[in-house]
Amino acid sequence: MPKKILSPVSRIEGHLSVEVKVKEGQVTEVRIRGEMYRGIENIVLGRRPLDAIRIVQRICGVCHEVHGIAAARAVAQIYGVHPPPNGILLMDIILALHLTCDHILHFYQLALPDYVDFSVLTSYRGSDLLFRQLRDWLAVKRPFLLLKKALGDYIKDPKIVSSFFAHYIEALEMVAKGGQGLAVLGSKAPFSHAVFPGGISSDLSADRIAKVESITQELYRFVKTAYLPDVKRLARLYPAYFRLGVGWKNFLAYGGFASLGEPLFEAGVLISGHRQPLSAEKIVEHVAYSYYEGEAKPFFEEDTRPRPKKPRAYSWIKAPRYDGHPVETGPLARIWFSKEGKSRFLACLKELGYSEKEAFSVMGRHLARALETELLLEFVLKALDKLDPAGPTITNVNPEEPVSGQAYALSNAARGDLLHYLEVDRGRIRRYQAVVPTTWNFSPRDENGLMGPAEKAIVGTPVAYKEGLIEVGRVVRSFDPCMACSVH
Ligand code: NFE
Ligand code: MG
Repeated sequence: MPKKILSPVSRIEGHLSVEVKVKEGQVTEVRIRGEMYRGIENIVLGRRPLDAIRIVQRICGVCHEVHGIAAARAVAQIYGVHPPPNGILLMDIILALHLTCDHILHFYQLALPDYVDFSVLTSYRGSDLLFRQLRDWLAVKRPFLLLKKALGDYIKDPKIVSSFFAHYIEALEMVAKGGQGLAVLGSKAPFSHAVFPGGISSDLSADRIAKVESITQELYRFVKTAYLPDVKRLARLYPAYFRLGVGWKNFLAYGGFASLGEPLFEAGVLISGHRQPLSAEKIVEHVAYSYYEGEAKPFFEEDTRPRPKKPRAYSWIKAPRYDGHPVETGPLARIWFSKEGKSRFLACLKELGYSEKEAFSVMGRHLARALETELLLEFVLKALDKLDPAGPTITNVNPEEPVSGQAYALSNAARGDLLHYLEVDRGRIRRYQAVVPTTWNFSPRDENGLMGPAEKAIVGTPVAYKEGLIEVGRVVRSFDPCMACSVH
């Protein structure tokens, strides 16, 4: 059977290759290879817990706030410190604002070029102002990936392309604005250095809160008038993608954004259609097909070492399993466990002529991500209102205190939910484990031979174009993978 390889996969973070076997125009077998090793969990060994927050934050430049916040939440338990109300709110606000920018960037800059042939704008002779502006922009900037002639079932109608492209440009401005908001609250962006176990070290003022509120309003307007309508428009143009990229239909979500009382997302696990309560002890990382020496163990006992030439292995990504099951994490899983989110999601599916059955799909993931962005911005607006500009933002800890203990935090990231675990012995880190969204979604087979969620979603995908694996790329990007995170 002929093998086809998509490598390197562009418009994602890091080094990923997808190898498929195709029979009668459909993928019958797949291997997802994470092609690099990072080892940041090892770098923090022997260091102080507070240093871990800054170091593990560097796991990724895309989700630049999420690892610092997850680490701070775990380290807080080691010190037994509780942030003041402002600190708890600020951590959620920073996380939510970051997630929204990440989602907007994912849709316009990473996913949309899978469907839209922007190069048609360069040759179109339309006379209206928007066309001319966009054509001139392309002529000056010449973004290579956008101008590559696209062969395949791309949108080529210049009217539709130009409206998507106008939002493509606006999305970049929105992400930059969101970054300003993050910097106002967290001292800088990317990589806030104000995140500590006891809260946020930068102080508040009424004008800072007002500045972030006005940025959030702008983002919200963009989501309501561009992002959400554009996702729906794309979904209408590509109905087949409500049946493609289905996967195991298993979900994992840790819950989150509870600083206003009712959590925005609830914790939960969905296995074979049945919802179960979450128990973190059931999270086990397998390495049978990963380049590591060691055995499948729960995250708090994990003891693996890299082994680059391991026979049978094909990926640097480990294979986390929940109670033995491959599970998908991400905005779709989170929205499934959010009362308000799920009702908006189902209403949106209905508006497009679909039902719950089509939720597990490429377009289901894109819709869920856009609706999650709307929910998160509404959350930020409410949370900003609850901040007390005169109140403290942090409870300080003594970094030299010889603390000992073990703790894990269940936190959130744009691509799914995130666990950080650490053990500390007299002020020094003895063990550090992160179990990361893309590790779940892009895992290879486990010791029972079960494929990872994205692998499962790719099997059955049609391959209609000799020149590339367009359809496979669309399934891959619907998960918004980040390889730096996955191999941390
Ligand atoms: Ni590098 Fe990250 C984490 C993943 S999600 S992007 O955690 O996977 O924002
Ligand atoms: Mg890990």
